[in-house]
Amino acid sequence: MVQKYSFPDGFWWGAATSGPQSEGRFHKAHRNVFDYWYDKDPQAFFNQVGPNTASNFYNDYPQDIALMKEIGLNTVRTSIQWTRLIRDFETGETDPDGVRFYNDVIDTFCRNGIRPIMNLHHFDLPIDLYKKYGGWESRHVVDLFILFARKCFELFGDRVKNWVTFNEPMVIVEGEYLYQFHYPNLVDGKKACQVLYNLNLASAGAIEAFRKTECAAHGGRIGIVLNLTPAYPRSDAPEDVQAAAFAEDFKNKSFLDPAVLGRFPASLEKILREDGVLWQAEPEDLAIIQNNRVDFLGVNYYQPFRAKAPEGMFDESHGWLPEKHFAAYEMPGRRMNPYRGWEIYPRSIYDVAINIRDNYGNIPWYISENGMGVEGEEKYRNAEGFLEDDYRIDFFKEHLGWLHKGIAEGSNCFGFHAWTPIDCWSWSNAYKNRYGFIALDLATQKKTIKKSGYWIRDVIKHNGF
Ligand code: BGP
Repeated sequence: MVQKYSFPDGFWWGAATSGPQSEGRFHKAHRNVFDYWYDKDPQAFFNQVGPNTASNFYNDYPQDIALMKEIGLNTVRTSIQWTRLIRDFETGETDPDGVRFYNDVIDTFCRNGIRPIMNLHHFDLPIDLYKKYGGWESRHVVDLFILFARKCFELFGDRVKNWVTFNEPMVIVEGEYLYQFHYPNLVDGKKACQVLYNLNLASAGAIEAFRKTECAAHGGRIGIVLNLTPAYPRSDAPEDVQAAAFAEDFKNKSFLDPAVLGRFPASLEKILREDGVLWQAEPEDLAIIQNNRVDFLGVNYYQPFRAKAPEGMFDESHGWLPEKHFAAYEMPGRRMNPYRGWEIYPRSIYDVAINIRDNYGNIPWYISENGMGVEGEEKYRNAEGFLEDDYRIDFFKEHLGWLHKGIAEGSNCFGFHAWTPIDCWSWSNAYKNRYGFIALDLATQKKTIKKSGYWIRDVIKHNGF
């Protein structure tokens, strides 16, 4: 068969997961916000399944990594849990078992020929830092995060050459402070803006710390992973175009611009200032953000955002919200993933590629997550018990086709990571929707390769399909 899509040499083919979604809580010294939320209110989680065992990566990592090797992945991203590695958040004193665990995990990845990409924060704020300081609302927490980051670089920077400061910081803003899907489930637009700012500062501060390390001096790189949801207007009417422009500023550029260009979009600052919700900044912050831009960018792409002009008067009862300036538009005929409720629109990957090429200096970037969560996958097992997830293969083929076009037109993309290697725990959706190349039987913790796992192995072998 003739290969239609070939990817650049050295392309990262892999998958991403995170500490809190895969490890389980075994031997952790502290609780993160999700651990705490689950202990407090298990009803808030699908089938009341929490993060206690997750996919048992804490105990199973040698076998799990062997499976990842079997399907050919050359790179895998996971995250270091602040609540596992650090015993004392204020001094940065480490937890011996946490250090042992991450050392072993990293060594096992390396021994299996898989490059580990280590992320420092995947929504897993220590609950104690929320209770004591208000979490990301506080600059002290920003400093504590930088201390934690420094510990990670010192401990693991000899083997980990690719670091990520944050996964989807915008989701923290939206989940914790606007749309109530992460603990503490607040609706507070002003705090949301301050948190958005503090997260940018924390990322730049961690990058600053990284640049002083041996790892950076020897070619190590650091980036950020952002969930980009390209905003498309409902129509060419100026009100719709303006609504989409604000959505783009608030949802995407609010992290993309500081990370890559070293500054916030002036149009965003202007509107937030007029609305009286602009963040508090210290004079020295600007230089930190400006001088500590990322070496590379990870883009998690799942869905676009379709915007229309808000209808009627803005309801002030919850204070300021970004919806003062846009409303979500449900485009008739859009293709949906019904399990997750997300639109499927593969072309956006191409639009992202061209946007990065033209507006962000063509910085090196990769797709750090893309995938399709499906409920009730067990019904797709054939008579031999083999899980035939052809819908997932088709989903990836379409997205990779558009990515390939972007690369062919000069976008500097160096890899593609699926979400996720092995079915993992998905926040309040728990194990409802499965995303993995490898299936997890929750009752037995047995892990088996799906059809998509063998498919990706073939793609990796041929560096295309
Ligand atoms: C991204 C997160 C992941 C993962 C994925 C799938 O936003 O970075 O942590 O969970 O989405 O989404 P979900 O688990 O909500 O279905």
